[in-house]
Amino acid sequence: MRKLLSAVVLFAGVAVAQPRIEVRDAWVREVPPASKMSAAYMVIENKGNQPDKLIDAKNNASEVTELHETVEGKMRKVKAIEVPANGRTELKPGGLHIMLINLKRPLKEGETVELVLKFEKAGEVKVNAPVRKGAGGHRHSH
Ligand SMILES: [Cu+2]
Repeated sequence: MRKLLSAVVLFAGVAVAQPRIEVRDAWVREVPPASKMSAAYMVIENKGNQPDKLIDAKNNASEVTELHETVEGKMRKVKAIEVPANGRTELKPGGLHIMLINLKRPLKEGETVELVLKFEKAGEVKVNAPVRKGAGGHRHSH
């Protein structure tokens, strides 16, 4: 126990050069009841002086969670989403997003999806994302 404690103190000592991740404006797209997929969007801010990466995500509304990007109208899986030091990365329709695959229940406006984002350095960050109707015009093709 004492060994563990001193390790924690040591770690806190080097925490000066760490990313500081804050997530805001998170939302999940409302989908028709027949749809088995949706996506989550948000702004990830890094107020620290070290870059970080989103490397994994989980959520309580779908069986599978993937990190995706849309390039020329087509989605593909990405291994990580970079967040620069003292910078921000925007996940938005038509760009980077978190894909919710095999929904366990239909997503209706007014509900909340709990997401757990895993960052390479900052660790896990929990986010509550309200379900909203997407701004029209963005087709999500698979
Ligand atoms: Cu996608």
